[in-house]
Amino acid sequence: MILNYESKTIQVKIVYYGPAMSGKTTSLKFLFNYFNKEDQINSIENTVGRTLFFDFGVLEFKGSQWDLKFLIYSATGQDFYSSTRPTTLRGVDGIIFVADSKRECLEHNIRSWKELKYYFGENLYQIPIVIALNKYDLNNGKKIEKNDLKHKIDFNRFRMINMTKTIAITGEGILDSFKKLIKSIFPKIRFTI
Ligand SMILES: Nc1nc2c(ncn2[C@@H]2O[C@H](COP(=O)(O)OP(=O)(O)O)[C@@H](O)[C@H]2O)c(=O)[nH]1
Ligand SMILES: [Mg+2]
Repeated sequence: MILNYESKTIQVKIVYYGPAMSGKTTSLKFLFNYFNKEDQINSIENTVGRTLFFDFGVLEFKGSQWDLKFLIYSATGQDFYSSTRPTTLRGVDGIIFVADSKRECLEHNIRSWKELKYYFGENLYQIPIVIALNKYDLNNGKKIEKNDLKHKIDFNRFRMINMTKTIAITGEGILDSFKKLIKSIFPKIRFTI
């Protein structure tokens, strides 16, 4: 978090993290679209529309005294050992972990989560996190329930953690998870977005 006393701006870094194809780019696009800022997203995609490195965009909100500037990234675990990963995660103020809620994706999700844990170590427990169980619309096959994940990730050791169900393609739960995260980052501020 960077506080600029001259311009009275608080700069916050948020990363949408999770396994490949879980819905990070879709979630981020919905969020920016909601604030009419879709043209603000910079994506580096390959030819089949998969995010190659990351998506990045800035959302700004004017406050009565201070302005809030959110730098928002998406990052995939798959290329964790490539040089882009640590740079994207450095100095993060909050993470939205986008999991694929399909039962068969449980191991993928856990692997991605472990990469996050590997990167931050014990510090991970201090970072505000919202886990988005995405693709909740897909009801063919069994779903991952909140408790399935809680058991695997030391849920109770986190200071500020939430879990929500999301459907990024329709936007269900996306704004809610974003609000939950900023509420965790700024427990004392009242937001009206
Ligand atoms: N059914 C369904 N499909 C989704 C949902 N979110 C994303 N997708 C699809 O999953 C695929 C991967 O999404 P994308 O956002 O590119 O994943 P990323 O790799 O995490 O950035 C795309 O085809 C999306 O349309 C969802 O909530 N429900
Ligand atoms: Mg992507």
